[in-house]
Amino acid sequence: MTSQQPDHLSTITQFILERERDRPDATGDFTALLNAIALAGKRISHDVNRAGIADIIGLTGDENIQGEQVQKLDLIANAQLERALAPTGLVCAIGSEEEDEPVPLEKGENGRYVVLYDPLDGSSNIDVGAPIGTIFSIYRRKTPLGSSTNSLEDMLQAGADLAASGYLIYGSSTMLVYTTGEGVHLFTLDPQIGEFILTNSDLKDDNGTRVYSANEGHSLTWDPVDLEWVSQLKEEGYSSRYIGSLVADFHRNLLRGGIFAYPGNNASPNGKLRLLYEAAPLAFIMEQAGGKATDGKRRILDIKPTELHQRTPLYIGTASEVDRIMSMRLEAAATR
Ligand code: AHM
Ligand code: MG
Repeated sequence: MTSQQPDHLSTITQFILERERDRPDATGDFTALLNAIALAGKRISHDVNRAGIADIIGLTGDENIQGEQVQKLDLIANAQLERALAPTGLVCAIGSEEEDEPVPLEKGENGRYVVLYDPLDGSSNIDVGAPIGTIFSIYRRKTPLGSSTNSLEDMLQAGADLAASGYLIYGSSTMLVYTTGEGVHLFTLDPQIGEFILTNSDLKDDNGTRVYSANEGHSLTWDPVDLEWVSQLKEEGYSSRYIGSLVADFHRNLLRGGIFAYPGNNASPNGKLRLLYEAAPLAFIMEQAGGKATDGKRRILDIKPTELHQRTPLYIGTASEVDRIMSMRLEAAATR
């Protein structure tokens, strides 16, 4: 990782306000939106930290639209985000891993944005105290203001049109990372004063580390080219690191270098991860940090979604590593 170490103390609010001040067209909307997400993040972080003692660990007994077991904390995190975003009046609707359809927000008819999120990514790790996270995407609304619109149209936008994206990681410390397309910035929550403090601005992916992150337990179902790729990496002495929380695996690779892969297979050609609130927001961050993200054929940010909960294979990380698997996959596809 390379980054600029801040020479002065700055909270996330001060940092965003300063950057907005430099832009004559800035409305202050992003300050309000990111503040709302940071507020929800603090609440979720508090809930996650107390999970073991507050009887909020465990399953609700329901499944989400994707057939996955819903954890109590998934729903708590989902509600915290909605409660923080609704009062801003800036968001006409939210899309969430935990909601079947777009949810219009109260006071949001004139909201100029839609926000999509995975409220608690890696939630199977909740009970074991491993890092989990929240991933978010912010798109500008395309449908006219004031109308009661079909927000799905506002949500089915390519990642290249993202206005901002980011994630929170609830680990040994709570961190917030975001981009608006002008670099990637990292803040750490100081729990004593309840503020996110700037720790690194303009993060750049470290392309020196030879690490891959993939669930090799699934490798017998993989395409032969993915198997061959991982064999090559092993022969070259790469290390493997896989937590099973996308946010945590991504965050480590962003700071230390490496590539994360969740390929498709015959049974699930599009893999497991969701385009709109997992792959695209992280791809925006990775590209801003100098890395790349692909589904094996094309740039993640160029994919125009057709469904809210659309899945995609994902290879994301250091540019040269993504180039390697992408050219292996394209070559294999050409000879089939
Ligand atoms: P979730 O959003 O329901 O938590 O599922 C996504 C998670 C990712 O965080 C992680 O990369 C992946 O699922 C792990 O899946 P697997 O257990 O198949 O390796
Ligand atoms: Mg997830």
